Amino acid sequence: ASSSSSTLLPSSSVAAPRTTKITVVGVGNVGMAIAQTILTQDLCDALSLLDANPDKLRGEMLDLQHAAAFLPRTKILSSSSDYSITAHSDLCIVTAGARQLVGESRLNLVQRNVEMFKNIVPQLARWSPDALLLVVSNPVDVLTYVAWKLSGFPAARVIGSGTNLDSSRFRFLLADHLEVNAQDVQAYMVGEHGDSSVALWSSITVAGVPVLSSLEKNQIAYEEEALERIRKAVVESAYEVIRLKGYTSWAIGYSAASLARTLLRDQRSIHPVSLLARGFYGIPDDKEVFLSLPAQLGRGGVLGVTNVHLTEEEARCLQQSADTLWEIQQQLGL
Ligand code: 6V0
Repeated sequence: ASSSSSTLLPSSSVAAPRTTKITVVGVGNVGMAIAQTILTQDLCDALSLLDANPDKLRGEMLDLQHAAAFLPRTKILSSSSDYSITAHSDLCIVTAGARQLVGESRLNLVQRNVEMFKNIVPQLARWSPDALLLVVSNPVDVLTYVAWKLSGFPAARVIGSGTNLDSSRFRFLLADHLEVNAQDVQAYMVGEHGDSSVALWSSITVAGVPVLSSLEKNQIAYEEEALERIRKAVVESAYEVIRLKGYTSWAIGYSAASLARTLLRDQRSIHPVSLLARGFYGIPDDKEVFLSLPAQLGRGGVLGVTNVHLTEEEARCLQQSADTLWEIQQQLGL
């Protein structure tokens, strides 16, 4: 009150409003794309940023703060090691990740990221015991499981960004093929984020009309080749972006921000995200793996899993991914 008293007339005291706070750990390409989308979309009142590289972190924080005159008012904090700045976060988003070294095995990379998560996740859980955790770092399904174990949180509050991004790439490519707006296309990719994600063909609707069954009804042979080309393009598109610009950032930024909005504003919309998938679609109860399934999300985290139709082949692919993830997890020594 003292600093504003010189320019503003004091008003009668009012209770401080409830604020929304988001933490982003890792301010690399992905963390910054998420942070800037969150700011422009006015999703929180306070944003805390953490990164192991103090100069990069402070530079990024200042650069964002200098945009204050053009953005909704958001308090931005940063620290390279003091997790107390994250206290009382509603949502913690983890994007910190080691990069694969030349000749390094995938398992070795996973193990290095697990060691990193051992530093990050317990501290987030300690300072924000009621927060939602959103994991973006890769391999996202394994690391979401790791975050769940290290946080001690109920599974409903630990989510991986999973195939939310793959599904948006899928919707873009379908919309392009069908020459419609991507927002009118509903379509899900599920399972493991990346190479072995599964396209649910029967889930595709345009403006509520199921695409495959309406083609069948009108006896139009659907172009299986075109569909397969689109699925392959979804999987390959991340590699293409990385080959061309070195990393991916904008789409994952929007994808994570859309999850943040649904979660924090209790929108109860359906997103395919990585969640504890045991017991669903034939994945055995004793396999504690995280895989993406279309889920209803809200302020409590995962509120439910949609009962979508899977063909036998689609269910088999999911179960195979569950086996692979389970085997990797056995070797992590958590
Ligand atoms: P980047 O640009 O190398 O950024 C990683 C950041 O993490 C760097 O700024 C590091 O300093 C920081 N960091 C490292 N260790 C720690 C630590 N212990 N604590 C805090 N910060 C730390 O990588 P980029 O931003 O491009 O990618 C980040 C992660 O996101 C990687 O694992 C990617 O594979 C993953 N992505 C996941 C996607 C998804 O859909 N789930 C999409 C794109 C990328």
